[in-house]
Amino acid sequence: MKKIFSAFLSISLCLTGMSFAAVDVSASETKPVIIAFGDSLTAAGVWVNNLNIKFGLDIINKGIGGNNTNDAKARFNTDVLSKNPDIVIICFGMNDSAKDMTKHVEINTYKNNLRYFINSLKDKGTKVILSTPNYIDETKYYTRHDSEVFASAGGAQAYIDTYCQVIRDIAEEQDVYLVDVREACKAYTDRNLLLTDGVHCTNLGYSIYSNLIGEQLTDIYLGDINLDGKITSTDYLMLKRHFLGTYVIPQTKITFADINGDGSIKSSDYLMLKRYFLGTLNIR
Ligand SMILES: [Ca+2]
Ligand SMILES: [Ca+2]
Repeated sequence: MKKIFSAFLSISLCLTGMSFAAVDVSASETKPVIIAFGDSLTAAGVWVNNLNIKFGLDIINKGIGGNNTNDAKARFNTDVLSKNPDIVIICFGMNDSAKDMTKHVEINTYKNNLRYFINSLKDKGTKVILSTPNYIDETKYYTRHDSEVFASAGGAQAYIDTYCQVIRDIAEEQDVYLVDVREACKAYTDRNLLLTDGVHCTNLGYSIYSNLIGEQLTDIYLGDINLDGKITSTDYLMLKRHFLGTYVIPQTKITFADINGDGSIKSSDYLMLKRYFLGTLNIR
């Protein structure tokens, strides 16, 4: 409430100030530092590129094939923390759960590694999005993995599921964003459409990641049209001027200005942002 009141105060001052018309809203457009931190499913780059194109972002791809969370921990400071990110998207688990391989990371260590990433990022005020990995095709998976090692766990799919459940539990425990790609895969009866070698994805498979993460980014930046991490009078002016036809919000940012999510910018969006500043509407 305090936040909303101070935002109201700032817009009130702006509305009564002489410099109102002089504010160059286009100069305020920024690109947040977003890092995709993961294994080969991230390194492939498809979902990262999809998001960069859709939202006009420069998401830094810090995916490395074959990485488990122990490998990731060793490069976490260099690849992630040192870049002072606004948002980090974390997707590990496919290698950690490879029970028959040297890359296998025991589930409690995996859990603590995720906690370590999240706590370190939260300390810096960085937002975290956790993603579960996609479904696998067991038949193809067993051409490279020893099926007998997974037998006592009910198969590789079930074993990987236990790691995915850790991601869901940690997201709730740590109150960070969750993107459940694995759950979304269930909607596809023909998983061959999603997978190439039983683990890695087709473009359709990777689009599940980009669509779900895109929804999360939209939620995070709704109303924050210049993506500077806060909703201020500048965002309000951008929307108002777009509505009045004196400024054009870039197509890649329209989704952040479409406050009611109906697919277009109308007076209702401008009025909703106005009500947000007046403290009578919570838009997130
Ligand atoms: Ca803003
Ligand atoms: Ca709208």
